[in-house]
Amino acid sequence: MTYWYTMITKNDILENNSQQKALHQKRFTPLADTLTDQGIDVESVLKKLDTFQIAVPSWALGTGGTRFARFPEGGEPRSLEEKIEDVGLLHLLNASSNAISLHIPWDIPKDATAIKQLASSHGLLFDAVNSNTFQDQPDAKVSYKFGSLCHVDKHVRDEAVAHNKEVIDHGVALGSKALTVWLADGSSFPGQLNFREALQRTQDSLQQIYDHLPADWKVLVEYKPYEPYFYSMVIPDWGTSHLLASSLGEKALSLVDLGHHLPNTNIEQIVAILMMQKKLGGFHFNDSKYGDDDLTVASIKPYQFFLIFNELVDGMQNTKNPELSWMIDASHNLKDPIEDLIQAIEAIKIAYTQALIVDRTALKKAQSVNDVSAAQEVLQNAFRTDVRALVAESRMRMGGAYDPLNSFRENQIRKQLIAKRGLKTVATGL
Ligand code: RM4
Ligand code: MN
Ligand code: MN
Repeated sequence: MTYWYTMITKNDILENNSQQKALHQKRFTPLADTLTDQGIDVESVLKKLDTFQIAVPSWALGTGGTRFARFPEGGEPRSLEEKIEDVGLLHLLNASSNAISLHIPWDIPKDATAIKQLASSHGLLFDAVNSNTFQDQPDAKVSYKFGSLCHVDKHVRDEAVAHNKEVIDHGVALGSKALTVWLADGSSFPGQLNFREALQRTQDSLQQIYDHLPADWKVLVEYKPYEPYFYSMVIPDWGTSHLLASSLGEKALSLVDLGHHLPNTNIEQIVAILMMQKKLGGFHFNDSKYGDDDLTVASIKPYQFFLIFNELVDGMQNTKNPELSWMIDASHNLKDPIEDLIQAIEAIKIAYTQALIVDRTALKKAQSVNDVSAAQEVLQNAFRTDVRALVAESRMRMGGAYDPLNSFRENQIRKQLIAKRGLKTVATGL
């Protein structure tokens, strides 16, 4: 099959990688030697990295905006097919984003079989499907202005439940295995909502959606402390998400979106507790300074991000938590969306690698004798190790580019996209 980006083929990537070989070895060999001296099995770290995949949301391929303005750069995908092409390009460059997560109804596939084929021609799968009950659709008979699954009016709840069931059906046709539910439901003024009754109605509605899940599916329940409502949200925190997931059953799990916490919340502790309960289902990666800022992963708080990955790795090794679904959920309003996604995936892999090289035996030992300084040394030794050459080594082994961002720029991909799609295209999403 021929695509617009045949100007950057697998062969171009391999050729460029071989030109970078000497430079790469100069960086990689001393790093591998240092880690080996520290007792780390570099090969097994690389193997874990090789298979690590992060899903890309279909709504992150266009330029995001604020409620004030949007400044698109052009060449945005005009259709689901073009969104798949963009994720295919990312995957070609970094070998780590082999799945796309769709938001319905923004991305309803007209022909599921053809879309599935297109995705698989790029080596892509379908990650969790996302429902949308935070906007009214043009043909909607009811309004979500005062909530969806929690609404006081049964007609609105029924509509929202039916929508979620349809989203599951679309997902089944594409081979997806999970539904992510993020509810905008809440209130902006005291007295607007009866908290207890709103949560009860939400639980009942979610139960109907849960009962529609195929046997091998999961439902991931997201939480968020405020926005779009500013006084209360029906699922404001991990505790409420966990409570709902527990009452629904084994197929229901909590989803942590990094931007959905009040400032200074100890997210790594939330991760640890949910994994202990076998109830962490997945992740929405982004970074935030103040709220749901949807900034590039680890661009603001890289140490916190590392600490979160440290708990994830510990949990994956020492708990029975089910396999996690990894996904980016960011909005790019200043940077080229594809460049921002390249940076995000790199940041995730760096933090994962640093968490993998933590000396867990030494950490355990320090904790067992309350040696606080030693425990800090162990964590910071890993965090302060520049592991970028290790990430590059794994990426090249998997056929990806030595430096994906540079390849994207050198090959003038945005220029090609603008030439093909136009300057004024707008991708669906937020
Ligand atoms: C929300 C939340 C959801 C995402 C929407 C677009 O803030 O993070 O995961 O589906 O934004
Ligand atoms: Mn999210
Ligand atoms: Mn969000």
